[in-house]
Amino acid sequence: MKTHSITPQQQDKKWWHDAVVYQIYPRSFMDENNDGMGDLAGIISKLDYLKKLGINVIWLSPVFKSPMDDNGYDISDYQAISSEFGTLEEMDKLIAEAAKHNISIIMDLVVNHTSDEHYWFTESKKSIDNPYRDYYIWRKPQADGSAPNDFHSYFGGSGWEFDANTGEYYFHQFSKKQPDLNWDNPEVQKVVHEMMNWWLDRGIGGFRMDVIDLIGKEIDNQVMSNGPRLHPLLQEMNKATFGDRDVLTVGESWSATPEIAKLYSDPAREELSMVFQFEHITITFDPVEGKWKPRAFDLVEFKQVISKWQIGLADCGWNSLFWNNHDLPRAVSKYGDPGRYRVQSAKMLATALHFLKGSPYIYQGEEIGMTNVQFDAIEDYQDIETLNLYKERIAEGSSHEEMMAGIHENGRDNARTPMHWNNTANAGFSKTKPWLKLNPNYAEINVESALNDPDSIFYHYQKLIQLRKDHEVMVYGDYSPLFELHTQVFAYQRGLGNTQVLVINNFSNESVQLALPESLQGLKGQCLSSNYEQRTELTDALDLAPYESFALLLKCNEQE
Ligand code: TEU
Ligand code: CA
Repeated sequence: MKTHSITPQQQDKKWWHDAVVYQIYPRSFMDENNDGMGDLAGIISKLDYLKKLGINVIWLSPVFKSPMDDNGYDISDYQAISSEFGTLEEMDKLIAEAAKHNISIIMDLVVNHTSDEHYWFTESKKSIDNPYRDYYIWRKPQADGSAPNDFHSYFGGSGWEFDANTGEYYFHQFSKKQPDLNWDNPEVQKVVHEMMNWWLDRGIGGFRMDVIDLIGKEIDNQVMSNGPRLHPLLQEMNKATFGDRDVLTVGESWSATPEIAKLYSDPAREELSMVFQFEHITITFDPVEGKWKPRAFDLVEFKQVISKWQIGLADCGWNSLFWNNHDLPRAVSKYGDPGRYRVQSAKMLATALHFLKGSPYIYQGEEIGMTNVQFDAIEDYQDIETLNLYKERIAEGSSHEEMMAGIHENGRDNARTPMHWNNTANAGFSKTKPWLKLNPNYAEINVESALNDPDSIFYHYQKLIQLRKDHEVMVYGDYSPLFELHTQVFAYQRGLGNTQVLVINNFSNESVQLALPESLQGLKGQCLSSNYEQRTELTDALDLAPYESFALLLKCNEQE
């Protein structure tokens, strides 16, 4: 078997290379003051749990002052905490308490747009010549009074909202209560940099950057993502804020390709640590109708995407690794089996992802195998994107059943039902009715039962996180795909020096017989991870159980 020459020394080692990040959606994590809304005090109360899991970074979805039109991704004051979540003192306490648990907090930087209730916008809309006018993107109507162009909002309808007071339209990529900032304006860059440094000085460990690929947009040239100014803006931001601090920065970029991801994450370019790319997610979105008309998951296509990204960023830049987040469906429902093989498939998905090269992100509840939810009434859903697109698509002729099928599979509220802590009322999330209905299966899927079961998904994640700390091959080993055309098995190797790890995942609910190539037959090794019986030896073929997944640490002899 080929040994590998890449050594960690050739990688400029960073603390976040072996970090595992846990994303908290604060309104759904833990409600300490029993008002039905998760809060900062609730997060502080669960730091011991997160330490036990072994994560060392928390990505905190927005907790800033906001009218909550988009659950906090519409910020009206970047330097104040929404009263629903607590106070700035409690935020400082969370940063300090997390540090005592050796956990750093990265904040969600939402600066493609603000809330329309932000002071900058309420000033900007006062008059054409207001000093804040050019903080946002205003354009005159067309001769017939219609919108400047036919740009659509991601949340339905036109991307332009008319302001009668000044007779102009403002641009909003998302809801009309989320006006886009004008990043061509040096004043905007300056005030955002100042705000970022204000948070860095409070001791946060970095930023997740919301739709950062959009801040270089050129409206008049119809350029939305990856505009020519994007990377210069990020290099200026790096220099003006986090560049000389040892922090983690991850940019959300739905439009990224591996080549673009290298522009963001090549350390020599001094931009970001890494990006969230979504190619492995959007392969199940309909090219026209998007996620509301889901396409079947195709494992071969998925493997091609994963290999493209693993190989594409092998020697330059860095991958993030994730199945889900607050915008995406629950991993075990989307890619595994939420029924009979829920535990096995959740563990398989965890192993398949965590042995890849990059920084893994765990979304709250993923570590206990929480599933999608299936509310029958659209009124039970809360997400602005879901509600707006339901209305828009029904008006365009989709049926209720068609839209509910898309919402059940890909709607964002799947990830936002309250966290399951135990099997008491409201899953132990709150002593009062939560802001969003619970998933009814909290009685059997919850943290308390997971902690009491040594064979639970939780302990599988805990072990994977520890393995990343113990085995440098997981962090720096190079990636080579195996069985690339197999329609049920996702397998690959990681290699560093004379150490090899073989990772085999049966993505199907059937038993699979996998004939092994000569090069693998008869190899023995240490079983690092398994969701069935431990395997320590490879024969000429493997009989894989449904969703069976294992990782074998192989020592190659030197002279090979
Ligand atoms: O999401 C960006 C975004 O484009 C997604 O909302 C995507 O459109 C959809 O969810 C998947 O089809 C970021 C935040 O993660 C999201 O929560 C915010 O709603 C959005 O930006 C606006 O800030
Ligand atoms: Ca609360």
